[in-house]
Amino acid sequence: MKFFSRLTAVAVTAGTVLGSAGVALAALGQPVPWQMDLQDAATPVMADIASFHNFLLWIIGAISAFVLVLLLIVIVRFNARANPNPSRTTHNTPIEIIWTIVPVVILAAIAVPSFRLLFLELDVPTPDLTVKAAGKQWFWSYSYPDNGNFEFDSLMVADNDLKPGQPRLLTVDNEMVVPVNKVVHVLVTGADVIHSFTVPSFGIRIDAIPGRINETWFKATTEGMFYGQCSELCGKDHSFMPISVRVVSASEFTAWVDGAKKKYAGAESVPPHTFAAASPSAATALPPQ
Ligand SMILES: [Cu+2]
Repeated sequence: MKFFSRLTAVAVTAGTVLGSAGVALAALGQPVPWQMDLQDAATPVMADIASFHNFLLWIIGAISAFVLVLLLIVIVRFNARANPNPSRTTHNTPIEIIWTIVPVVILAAIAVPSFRLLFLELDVPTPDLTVKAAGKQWFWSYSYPDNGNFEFDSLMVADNDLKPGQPRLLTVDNEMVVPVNKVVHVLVTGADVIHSFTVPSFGIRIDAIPGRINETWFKATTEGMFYGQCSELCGKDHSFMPISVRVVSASEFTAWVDGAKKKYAGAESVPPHTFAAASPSAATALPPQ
């Protein structure tokens, strides 16, 4: 009886978890509970990454299944009981040629789309606008050099201050805003230590290194909110410097730039190492040290 009540409890829990995952699946640009696959693509680059990933899964699956079948044949047909007098064969030229050639062909089949994808990611097309992202302990600063050169800081919103629908640990006070269907050139640097600018649904990840400017690009084809996180272990609040990108229409972007120019005019950038002082509310979100 006890067993059955436990079983029911497990089933109910699993149902609740799966049900909530189903609801959360509607969200684009952020992870969902029990997610098994990559986040949905919001850029052509991420779509290519996802299809390359699936292509590799088929190859990996086929190789694993092939090796498993060989192992099973060996276990069943060539164990000491079934095969008491083993063959003394040590060489077989045709088989050796095959097991050299076939992996080379597989690797070549992987290399061609892999290099094509790498060039797509690294070869920045003519940009429509440039955004500079600077990683700091522990927040991001964004500046728009070809849109008035204003700069602002983007700090995580504390759990208590979240509005309904805002994801925990991913929501920020000031999002990076970009227009839809435009090539955005992102210049990335670090102000203190190495951080990493990562937005999974855009398929971008690039290190933010002090004293050096790295570049990446994306062209978001869907409007909405897209979230990422610093992906280089950068200190105690590494988990609390999310990246939020809001993709809007061209006219909304122009309106936002006009507002931002005024809002952030002469705004003092928060100096590094002052996370708590800069945002008292954000400090309350941190777990006890
Ligand atoms: Cu960081």
